[in-house]
Amino acid sequence: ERDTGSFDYASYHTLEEIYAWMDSLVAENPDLVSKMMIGLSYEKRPIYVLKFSTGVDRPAIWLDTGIHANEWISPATGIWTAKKASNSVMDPHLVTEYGQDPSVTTLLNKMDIFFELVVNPDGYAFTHSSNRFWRKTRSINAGSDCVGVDPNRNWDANFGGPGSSSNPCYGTYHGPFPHSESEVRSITDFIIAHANFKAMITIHSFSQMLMYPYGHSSTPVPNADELHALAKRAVDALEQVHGTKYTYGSIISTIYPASGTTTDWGYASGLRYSFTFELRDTGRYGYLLPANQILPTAQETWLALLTLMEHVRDH
Ligand code: ING
Ligand code: ZN
Repeated sequence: ERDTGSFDYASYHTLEEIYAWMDSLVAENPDLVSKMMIGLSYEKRPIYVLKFSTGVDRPAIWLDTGIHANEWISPATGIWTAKKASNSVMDPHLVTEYGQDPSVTTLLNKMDIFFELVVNPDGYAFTHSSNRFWRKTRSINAGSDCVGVDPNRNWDANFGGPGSSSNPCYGTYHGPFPHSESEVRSITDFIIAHANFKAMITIHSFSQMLMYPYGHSSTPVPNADELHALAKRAVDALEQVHGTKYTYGSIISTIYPASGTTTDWGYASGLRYSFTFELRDTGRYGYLLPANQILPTAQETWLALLTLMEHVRDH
C-alpha cells in the first residue's frame, strides 16, 4: 500500500505490509509522527516505535501490540488505533458515531505517545510463513531443540517465579535470564533511557480482560483502588460501543499467576499506570478471530484506551 487512506484496516497484514504502512503514516504526518528504531530482533529484523508528539520531551505513554506472535488482532487493533490518533489530531473536530469527541489533541498537548506495533517481528513473520499458532520469540535455546522464549515472562519482575516455566519447550518459558530477549531488552533500555514515562499499556488477545499489577503476587499495589476504578471506567466505555463485556482486576486475580510480565515490570519501574489488555474474544475463535471483527474490536478498544490515557494526562 502506498498510503494509509487506502489501506485495508479490516484485514490482517504481513510484517512487510505493516512496516510499509508505518512509513506511509510518517510520510503523511511529518509534524506529528516519527519512527524510531529501538533495536534488532533475534533474527535481525528492525524493531520500530512510532512516536506521536507535538512538543519536546513531554511525559510519555508507552503502548505496544504484537508481543505474542499468534495474537493477530493485537497489531491489527494497533494499526487502526495509530491511524485514528493521527486523524484525530489532524482534524480535531471529527466526532465519532458514538457521540464522543475522539480527539487526542488535548492529550498530545501534554504528552507524547510511543507506540510499538510489532514487538515480536520474528514470531509474527513465522506465524505467516510456518505456524499460525507460534507465540514466542524465535531465539535458539542452548541445549534444547525447542525454539523461543515467552516475551511476556522474560521481564525483570519476579523473573522465574510462579506462572512461568523453566522448560524451553513450554509456551511460558521465561528464558535463560531477565531481558535475554532483545525484543524485551530494546523496550526496557528505551524506557529507562527516556525516563519520563508515566504509563505502559500492553495489548494481547484473547479473553476480554483489562488487568493491572501484580501477576506474581496477590499483595495489592499501593494505588490498587485507583487502578481498579479506572479499569472499571475503561471497560464501561468499551462496552458502550458494541456491548462487549470485559472483566477487570489485578492480573493474578483476573487471569492467573504470572511472573516476569511486561505490566509488573512497568509498575516496578515506577510507572504508576501499567495495564494489560486481552482483546476479543472469549474463546469461540480465540487466536483465529475473524477479520470482520477487527474494526469493531479496534473501535471499542479505542474508547477504553482514551479513558486510560486521559486519566494519566490528568494525574
Ligand atoms: N495471555 C497472557 C499471557 O501472557 C497475561 C495473559 C497477561 C498474563 C499479562 C500475565 C500478564 O499468558 C496471553 N494470551 O498471552
Ligand atoms: Zn499474549
